[in-house]
Amino acid sequence: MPRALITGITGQDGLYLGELLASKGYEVFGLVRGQSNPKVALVERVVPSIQLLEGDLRDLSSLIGVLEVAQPDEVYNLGAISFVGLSWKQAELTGEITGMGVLRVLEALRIHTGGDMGRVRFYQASSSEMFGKVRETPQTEATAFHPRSPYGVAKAFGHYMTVNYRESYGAHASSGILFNHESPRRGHEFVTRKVTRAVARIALGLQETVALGNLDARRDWGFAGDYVDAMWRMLQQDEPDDYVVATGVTHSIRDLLDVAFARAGVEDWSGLVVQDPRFFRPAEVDLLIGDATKARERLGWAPTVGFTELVRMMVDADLEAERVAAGRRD
Ligand code: GDR
Repeated sequence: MPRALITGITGQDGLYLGELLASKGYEVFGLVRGQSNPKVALVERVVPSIQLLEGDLRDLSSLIGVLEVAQPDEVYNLGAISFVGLSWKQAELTGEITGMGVLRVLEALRIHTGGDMGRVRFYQASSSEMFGKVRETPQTEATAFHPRSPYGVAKAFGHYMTVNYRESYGAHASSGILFNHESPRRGHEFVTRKVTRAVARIALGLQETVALGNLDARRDWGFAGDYVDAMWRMLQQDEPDDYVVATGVTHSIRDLLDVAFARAGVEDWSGLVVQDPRFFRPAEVDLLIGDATKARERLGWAPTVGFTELVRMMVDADLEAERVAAGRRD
């Protein structure tokens, strides 16, 4: 039975990846900071066979201890402060966890394997936010980085560390440059879920408007369930490498609003959306669109859910969840 350790197990991707690996017969271990984390119950419901281990990406010796218990064949480093907007307000902490956390996991692996790093495969959750102010469209593995947030800078550090451990120590370390990926499990602070939840609540008469920032930003949005499959495929390759994972299609926040409101039966949303300076960012990433040709050719990976289907899936799930919650309140 192969063994896998996932950091960030309580996040959207941790849940999908845990489910995927358990379905493939893996023994799955998840890193948690403490059992009192309110999301632990959700993880245990979604992946009943999960074994949770306590550790912290800020604490090297805790990571070494976790590796000794889990004895993993594969390590997926998904743990991070992942909300870009927060990263300006907590820039140092973002650097500490999203950036330095990667180095600590790699160092823990180097120590744990006695320098024979190739025997444990490592996945780093890199991000399209590293491209930032893009120099070419679409973005590939060869596109230069120009991160535009403390989060993007920290992710670039983690990405280069991953490459560096591959080149310095022969680590089987791969980096997935994942573009935005969403699902009904997405946190409410990210724009897709913020919109689909608000649309559901507006349609049910529970809320009047939704306050957003820049409506003209464009993102390449895919389905998180598809993207964790790409992570797993990367670690099944003989050689470690870097891969862009994206749909190749870009949409604006306005397109997101069009599809989401239409799904709930609202054709004109102009009076329902207010723009609020609090949600604008000090520096914006205007346009992201990824070219996943390498992942398609080498990993045999392709997205199965398009933008419209994804947004409808999320609106439907939020309508259902809000109806259930409203029923409970009555
Ligand atoms: P992003 O995702 O920053 O791309 O990072 P997010 O959904 O937060 O923002 C996408 C775009 O929407 C604009 N926007 C708003 N965003 C939020 N959150 N809230 C708003 O009210 C709002 N109004 C407009 C933003 O300005 C931005 O342009 C995500 C995260 O999951 C990262 O962890 C991951 O690495 C990247 O995707 C790939």
